[in-house]
Amino acid sequence: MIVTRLMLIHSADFVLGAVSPQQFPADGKPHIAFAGRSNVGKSSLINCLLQRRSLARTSNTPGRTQQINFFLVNAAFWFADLPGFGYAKVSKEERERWRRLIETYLRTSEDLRAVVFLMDARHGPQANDLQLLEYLLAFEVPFIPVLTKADKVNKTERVKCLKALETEAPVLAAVNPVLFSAVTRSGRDEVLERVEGFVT
Ligand SMILES: Nc1nc2c(ncn2[C@@H]2O[C@H](COP(=O)(O)OP(=O)(O)OP(=O)(O)O)[C@@H](O)[C@H]2O)c(=O)[nH]1
Ligand SMILES: [Mg+2]
Repeated sequence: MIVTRLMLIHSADFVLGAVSPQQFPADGKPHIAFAGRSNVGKSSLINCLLQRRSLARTSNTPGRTQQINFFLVNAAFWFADLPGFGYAKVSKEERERWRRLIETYLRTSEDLRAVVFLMDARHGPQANDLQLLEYLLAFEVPFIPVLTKADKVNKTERVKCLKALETEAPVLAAVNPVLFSAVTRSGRDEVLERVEGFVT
C-alpha cells in the first residue's frame, strides 16, 4: 500500500486585501489563487483547506469579497481569494473594476503557480466560467478544476455536470475535476494534494 502524507497546515494568516496591483505580494513565494463565480464557495473552500472556521469570510450575500484577499500559509506560500465574478446586482463600473483587477492579477503575477477553478456542481460551466477559462489559457496559468457544493447533488446530477464539462470545456474535464463539499469536507484532501504539487 502506498501511503502519501498530506501537507500539514501549521499556520495561516490573513495578510492583506488588495484593491490595486501595487499591493499584490511579490516576495517570491508561490501563489495559488481561488477563482469562480460569486457565491460558488471560494472562501468556504479556503477555510476548509486551512482548517479555519472563518479565516476567509463567507456569506449569504453574493459579491461580498470585493478585493483580492491574500493569506500566507505555512509562511511559505500565498492563497489569493479572488472576488467572485458574475454577480448581477453590483454596478457595471464596479463589475468592470473587478474584472480588470482579476485580469491584471492573472496576467502579471510572476509567482502565480495555479488557479483553483471553482464551479457549482449543480450548474456546470456558465458563460462567465468559460470567460475565466479563456484568461487562464491565454495567460498560460495551470488550473485545478473543483466542483463545489457536492453535498447538494445526487449521482444523476453529478454525471450531468461532468458531461456538460466534457462538451463545453473539454480542457477542464481532461484534468479530472475534484468534487468538493465544504459541508462534508469530501474532496478536501485531493484539492490539498494538488495544491501541494504546485507549491513545492
Ligand atoms: N451546501 C453547501 N453550501 C456551501 C458549500 N460551500 C459554500 N457553501 C455556502 O455557499 C455560500 C457562499 O459561500 P462562500 O464561500 O462565501 O462563496 P464565495 O465564492 O467565497 O462568494 P463570494 O466571495 O461572494 O464570491 C455560503 O452560504 C456557504 O455557506 C458547500 O460545499 N455545500
Ligand atoms: Mg468569498
